[in-house]
Amino acid sequence: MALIKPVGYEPLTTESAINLAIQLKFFPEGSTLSAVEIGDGNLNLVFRISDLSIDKSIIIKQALPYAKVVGESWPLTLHRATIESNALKVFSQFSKDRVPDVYYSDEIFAITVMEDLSDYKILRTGLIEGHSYEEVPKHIGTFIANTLFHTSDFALSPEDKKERVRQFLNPELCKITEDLVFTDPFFDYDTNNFEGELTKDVQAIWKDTLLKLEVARLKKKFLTQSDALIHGDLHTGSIFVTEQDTKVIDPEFAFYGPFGFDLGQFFANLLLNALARPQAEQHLLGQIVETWDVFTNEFKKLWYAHSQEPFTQIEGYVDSVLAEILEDSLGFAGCEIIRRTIGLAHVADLDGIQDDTLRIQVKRQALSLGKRLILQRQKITNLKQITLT
Ligand code: SR1
Ligand code: MG
Repeated sequence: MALIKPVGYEPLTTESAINLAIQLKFFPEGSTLSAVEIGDGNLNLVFRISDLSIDKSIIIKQALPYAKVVGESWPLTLHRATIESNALKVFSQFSKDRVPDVYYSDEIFAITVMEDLSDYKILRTGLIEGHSYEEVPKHIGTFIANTLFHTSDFALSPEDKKERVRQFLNPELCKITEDLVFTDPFFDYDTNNFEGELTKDVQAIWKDTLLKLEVARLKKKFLTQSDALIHGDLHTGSIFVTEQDTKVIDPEFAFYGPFGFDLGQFFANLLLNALARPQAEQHLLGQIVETWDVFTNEFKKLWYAHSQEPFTQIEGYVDSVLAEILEDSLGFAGCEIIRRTIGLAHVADLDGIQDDTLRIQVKRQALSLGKRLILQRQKITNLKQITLT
């Protein structure tokens, strides 16, 4: 596919990012500004523009017309910048404190100008460094409950809901997840990336037709089930933290998808960290249980206070919806754990284990945990049942 740049679009440099910040009047003319490109994700440019003399800084995030992690050979829609800024605005309506403030966005330049969170740390980095964040389960459980409930058919009229589904159609970014999370790791495809020592374990996955049947069912849910506006990529690299605060960033994969997906990715990435840090295992497993408890309490509260759907008053309905969310989240978590171990996009939690023997052993453990979550998701009715071995 050819790389298509819309007329007017140019990738920013530190110099043009400074000019843009002044042109948009975020800083007065003549300010002495510095710009640093700090993007460490797979897809975008991220500039921090600062005026140290007045202690002010902003972030300018710009989508590139290709996936940075692979290069220009993988063209990617710039529309994801608009999806991201629109999703941040919707999330902010229902969970204001959990997302950065968006100051400005532009579809043609594919930019979002937003609050600088330089006092925050990426949750994945903090966990790998050995920190723990006590507020995260409460913040993430409440965030997911509010954003899911308020964007679903339980809260919106059928017309409004369908309009939102249309507004958040995100086929190219969904395709990345369909391929990289659900399909590729389960077949002998070139995108996969795993260490030679794991070859036999990976081949066993490719041959496991029972497992593949369950992954197919999960992928079908991802493809077809438009429950609510989901973040779509809620791993621990999409969450900024301090000791007291939590902010969800990067919803460029947002679309109307299944209720359980964000919870599943979040659980999976805590589990990946727990596999790498046995000393934190109990704490992280406890945080998963707490996130689910907060989520269910909040979701039920919203259900009884704000539903517009008459069937929500029927006894047993909310519990059956929550049971399905739990089951799906476990299956999605299993797929995420497997793809982060043998697929294209890895995580530092596992790859950062220096000792070769230990790293391979932990990755094998990850594959077996991922399989277990997918295959046994119907039997796990209480998250306290999850163990790493
Ligand atoms: C080519 S993009 C690879 C991964 O990075 C993003 O953060 C998503 O997780 C995607 O699957
Ligand atoms: Mg991202």
